Amino acid sequence: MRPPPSLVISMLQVSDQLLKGDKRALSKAISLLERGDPQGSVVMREVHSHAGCAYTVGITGPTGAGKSTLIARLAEDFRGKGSSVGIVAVDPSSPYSGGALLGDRIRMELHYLDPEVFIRSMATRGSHGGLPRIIKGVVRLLDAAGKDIILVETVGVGQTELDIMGVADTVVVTLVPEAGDAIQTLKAGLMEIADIYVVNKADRPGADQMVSHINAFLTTGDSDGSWVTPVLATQAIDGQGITELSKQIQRHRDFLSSTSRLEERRRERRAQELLEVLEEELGQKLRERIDKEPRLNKLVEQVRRGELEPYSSALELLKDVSSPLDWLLSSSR
Ligand SMILES: Nc1nc2c(ncn2[C@@H]2O[C@H](COP(=O)(O)OP(=O)(O)OP(=O)(O)O)[C@@H](O)[C@H]2O)c(=O)[nH]1
Ligand SMILES: [Mg+2]
Repeated sequence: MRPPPSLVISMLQVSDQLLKGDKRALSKAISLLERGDPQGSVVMREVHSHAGCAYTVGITGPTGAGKSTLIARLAEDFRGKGSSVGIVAVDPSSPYSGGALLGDRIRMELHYLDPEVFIRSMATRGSHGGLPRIIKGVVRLLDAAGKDIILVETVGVGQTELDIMGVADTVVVTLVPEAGDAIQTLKAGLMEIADIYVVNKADRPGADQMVSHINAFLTTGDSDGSWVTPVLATQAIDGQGITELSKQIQRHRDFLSSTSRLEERRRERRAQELLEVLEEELGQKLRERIDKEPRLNKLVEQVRRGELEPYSSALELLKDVSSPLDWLLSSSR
């Protein structure tokens, strides 16, 4: 459904303000995406051609590893170099508990009054435990608003760890010295998601062992040999190791840019986003259709009771429909 012309005009104003870097317009546009408001499309289309200059860094790792503290320090470092910064913290917990978000806010409060830093927290609610499906859109809005560097914090819990690769140009995996179980994660094959490893809380015992442990995995796991994943020790709490981390992020950026990899990653990401939004929207339409149509409702109920087999029932249903897309999009009779 197209939004009425008057709303389009006001969305054009939002877009205009956003492109000038206005924080309120940026917040408004993100909220439109969060709500799935059709007016969000107007803004996305308007700002599209202005995005593409920002560099996105994903900081992922277990709860409490110090990701927010690292991000606050990195933001300081990038600001010191004159770059503007956008920060998106994805909170896997319920939006109602608020604990983690509040913690992030306090740690990042240093940057709150800086007009060149924009901070937004988002809940993963409703996105099957992965990243919110609009995250790529949010990053693009920050990009269009002129942020040079966008830092995305996610807690590494299975799916999100993989999802972050679809958002960030550089992925920093943050661990702590005592993260024995994290080593299991590495073994489970997730290690290829990291472009840089950080062992934070290096003031605690065991940091050196942890660094060598990870390095040992990497030397056996590094297959193409072109980017050797650095493993750094940091103490985010007092800023130690941040300069080196920032340098390595820049080095990875230079590496990606010097080959065609950066553009390849981004091309892939754009196509992926289109498919994700289509899948989500069509899935929603399908659920609405099932609710409305007694025949489909009955089928679901039979499957639920175990009278019909789910896989073949789904394919049978589609066989009866000559054009599934038209069928899905036509209003139910
Ligand atoms: N000892 C020590 N503590 C640190 C260091 N960096 C961060 N912390 C502390 O670790 C705690 C968690 O830090 P956060 O930055 O909130 O960690 P996080 O990974 O963002 O946590 P979640 O967002 O809840 O997953 C805080 O109490 C920090 O002060 C460090 O280098 N050394
Ligand atoms: Mg945090």
